[in-house]
Amino acid sequence: MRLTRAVVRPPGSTFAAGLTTVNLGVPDLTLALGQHEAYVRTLERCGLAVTRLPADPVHPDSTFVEDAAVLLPEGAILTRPGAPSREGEVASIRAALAGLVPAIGEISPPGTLDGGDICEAGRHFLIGLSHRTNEDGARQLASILSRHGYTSAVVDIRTIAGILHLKSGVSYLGGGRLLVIDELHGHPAFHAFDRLVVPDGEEYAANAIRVNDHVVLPAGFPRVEALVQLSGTPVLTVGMSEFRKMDGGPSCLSLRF
Ligand code: CIR
Repeated sequence: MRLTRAVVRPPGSTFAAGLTTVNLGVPDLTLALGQHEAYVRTLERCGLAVTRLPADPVHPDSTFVEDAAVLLPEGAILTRPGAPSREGEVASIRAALAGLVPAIGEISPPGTLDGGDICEAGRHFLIGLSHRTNEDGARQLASILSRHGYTSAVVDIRTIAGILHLKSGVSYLGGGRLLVIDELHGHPAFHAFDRLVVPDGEEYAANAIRVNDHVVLPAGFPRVEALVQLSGTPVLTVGMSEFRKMDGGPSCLSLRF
């Protein structure tokens, strides 16, 4: 699908107080802001018009805008993030998207769902069941998708160590290709795809985004970069060290549509 727009939000002054499961130290806000700016320029280079929302220091994780909505060509589905500290992020994403795309659905209690668990693969969606996205949220999303003619499959990642969201472990690269970590590559939901298995030690780079003619990868993962290039799509890389400290990767920092 040809993308034309993205919505982003820079990290705010409270960024370092956000949620994290990794032990990589405290993020440097100045460096994070520089990386965010370079990320935006990369999306622009891929042809996207980028809407920059103001920083929201009330919500330390609000730079990870991907989790608050799922975008389809038909419009936006507002989510209900699974971490209580992130629930309040949805209102401003709803308002920001209102001028850009129609709202076509939302996840309601007791459902919870983070956009990071939703992997679009053309007319088919992979829905991660995680510690953020529950069965009710997954069911609600599957039903909205099906009303719009999309199929979906659920992938339970609750027992896979080291990944927060489904897209921490798998990304759709277009053309029937998935970039996937070894622990997940045999999952039945992935059988119909060509799978590029992430080499040992480079798992963080499983979170990649296909943006029109390029795949955007985190910088510093040369074996994944080579694998993706060889599979036929040029790669652009972005420095993500400060976002990685807070469990974020390239997909989390934008809503693309
Ligand atoms: C969180 O734990 O919610 C944030 N610190 C990281 C969210 C990353 N989002 C994503 O992968 N879509």
